[in-house]
Amino acid sequence: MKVTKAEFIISAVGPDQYPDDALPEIALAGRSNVGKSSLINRMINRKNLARTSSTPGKTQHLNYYRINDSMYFVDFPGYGYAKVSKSQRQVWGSMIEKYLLERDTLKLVLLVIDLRHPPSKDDELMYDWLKHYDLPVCVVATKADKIPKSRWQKHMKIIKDALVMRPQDSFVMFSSEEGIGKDELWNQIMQHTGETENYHESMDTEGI
Ligand SMILES: Nc1nc2c(ncn2[C@@H]2O[C@H](COP(=O)(O)OP(=O)(O)OP(=O)(O)O)[C@@H](O)[C@H]2O)c(=O)[nH]1
Ligand SMILES: [Mg+2]
Repeated sequence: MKVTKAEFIISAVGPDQYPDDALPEIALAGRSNVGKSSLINRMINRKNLARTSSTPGKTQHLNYYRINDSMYFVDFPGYGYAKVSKSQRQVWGSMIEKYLLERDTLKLVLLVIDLRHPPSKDDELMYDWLKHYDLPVCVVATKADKIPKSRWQKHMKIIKDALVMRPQDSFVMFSSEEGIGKDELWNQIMQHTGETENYHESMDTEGI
């Protein structure tokens, strides 16, 4: 996917602030500091459109990014950050639950997990929750650059087994640092948004 335009739209606290143009939405869920914002930046070739930080728990709202005027990335607040208060946690939970339940334009959830570690209890709960709502999930195992390639398969199996991943859900090995998995993830996304890629264009001109 050639990204020609990527804009931050809104940091939304509730449904009345969500965009109303009915474009397909790809949501990113994952624990705090796992690399959700970095993943967005890598996917759209921008250094810092999605705000990243080494301080976990920074993103508290649903951050909307519009890509090529044809879809949104929706960056969820990270979960599992110990210093977040119980009341904040509850606000988070009800906002996300309402979004997952009611957002008809949601096409796919990217569940972002650190390839280095087994999924946390929160990761497992999140996956079960998404499956409870029958939402398509793509598990994205990020920070793959931090592990030797020879160990990727082993770590992948640990993650898949712990989540009890459904066969219809996909798994992408990823690194925001090195760009690993970027094309594969775009393919997964486009399968769910109904976008057609410009591959035809290059095929058409091939014989000319
Ligand atoms: N080596 C490496 N570091 C990464 C990768 N992705 C993210 N990081 C680093 O991990 C830290 C957290 O990244 P963010 O993208 O801010 O994480 P987040 O999930 O958006 O965090 P919250 O918004 O707090 O939930 C930053 O220091 C990033 O540079 C990756 O693929 N490889
Ligand atoms: Mg973030």
